[in-house]
Amino acid sequence: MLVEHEGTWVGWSGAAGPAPVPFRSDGISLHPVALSEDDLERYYEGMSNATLWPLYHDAVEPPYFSRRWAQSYREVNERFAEAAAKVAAPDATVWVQDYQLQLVPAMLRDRRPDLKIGFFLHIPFPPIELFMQLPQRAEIVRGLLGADLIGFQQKMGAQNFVRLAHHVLGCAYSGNVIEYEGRQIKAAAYPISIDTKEIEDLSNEPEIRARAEEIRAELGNPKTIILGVDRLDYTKGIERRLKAYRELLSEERLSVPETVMVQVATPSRERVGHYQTLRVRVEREVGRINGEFGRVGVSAVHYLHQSYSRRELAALYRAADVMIVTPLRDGMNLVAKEYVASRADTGGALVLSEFAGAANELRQALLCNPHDLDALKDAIIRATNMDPEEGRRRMAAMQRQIRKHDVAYWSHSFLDDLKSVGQPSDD
Ligand code: GDG
Repeated sequence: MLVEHEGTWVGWSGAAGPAPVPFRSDGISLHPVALSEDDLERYYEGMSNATLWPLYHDAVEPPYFSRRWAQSYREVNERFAEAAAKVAAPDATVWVQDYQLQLVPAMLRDRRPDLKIGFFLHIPFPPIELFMQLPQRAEIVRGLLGADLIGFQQKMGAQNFVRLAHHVLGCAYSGNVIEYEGRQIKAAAYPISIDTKEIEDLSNEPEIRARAEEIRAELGNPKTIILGVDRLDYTKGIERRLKAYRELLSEERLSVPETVMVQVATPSRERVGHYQTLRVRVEREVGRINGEFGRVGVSAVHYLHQSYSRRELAALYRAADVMIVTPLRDGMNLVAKEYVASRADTGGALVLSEFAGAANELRQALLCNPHDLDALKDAIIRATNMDPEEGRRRMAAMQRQIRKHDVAYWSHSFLDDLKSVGQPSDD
């Protein structure tokens, strides 16, 4: 998308300390912004990932509120706004991404009123009742209203925001258009997606198919491989799914070694307290399952706290008979879409939480409420015993959806709408 538009990327390199000098790579200009160790702790791990992330995900873990973190969030947002204001050409379009930068739209508009500003939130936008807990609630709403177009994963998030702008700032609105300081701001849903074709092609490569067979053999050629792939995050419902699996084994509705579970849990936000305690809980549960149901040389669950290459992930998707995606709340969940795209053979079955944004599009998955353990267990059993013809029909229908609604469709629909917002309509 940046290449297509000859765009410039302004972002953080991922390492604390001075920013690398701007450089070009693959036809894109990159302008790194520096974050110090303090910023990392207060802005990134603190306000972004211990306040906003849990609050926006239904407070499934309690959010922490800190004035110091909020101050750091302000300062870092200023830094990004300053950097973008410097590099943007006259009348350029700037697309600000995600919850770490919600103050940037207004800060940028102050500096550069000539710009067209879009904002996209990758995570859910919470209901008013929850958002109102945030001490910086009015500041964040004002920050976002600096944009011309605010994109959300789901309609519900957009509606929550429109009502909130009215509730907190008294903004008038009509449908999804908010009036603020003499401007009209649109809030709408743009469900994100994947590069479907790229993943389909990757998973069809002979080398990936061979690797998938090899993985099956390494796991002892079980009848059913159940797979989970997530960042190790408490929103992803990893504990629910392990518990469901343990109960199914204990009730002998599933058995080892006919069934094997593989859980990839990519390391994430490891210095944040919530994540450290989650890791302890998940690893305890994995130990318990293997202790009770494993045998020498046979694990009931293979737990992999590691990052994998995209190719290895594609092979894992291709090898898995049942994919379990059970977030308690998730903006979209790309893993669910990647699994569907990887099954060009139309094999496999997807168990998907109703609380993932992806559930609105992947209607032919086995949808379930992960809080309802019995329903989750039934969905796993249904997936395990799925009639192959029915499985193929479901998979093909989901593939049609994501072929049309891929990531290019997402970015084009957002940017096309951004072009036309604020312009007088034809009628
Ligand atoms: C946020 C929102 C929204 C995972 N492990 C490895 C690896 N991954 C890749 C997956 C997938 C991505 O990371 C994870 O995306 P998700 O969408 O599942 O989840 P979040 O990280 O929480 O993303 C989410 C998303 O933003 C986009 O808007 O869908 O709701 O929370 O692509 O494949 N990739 C590699 N190795 C791994 O070990 N290479």
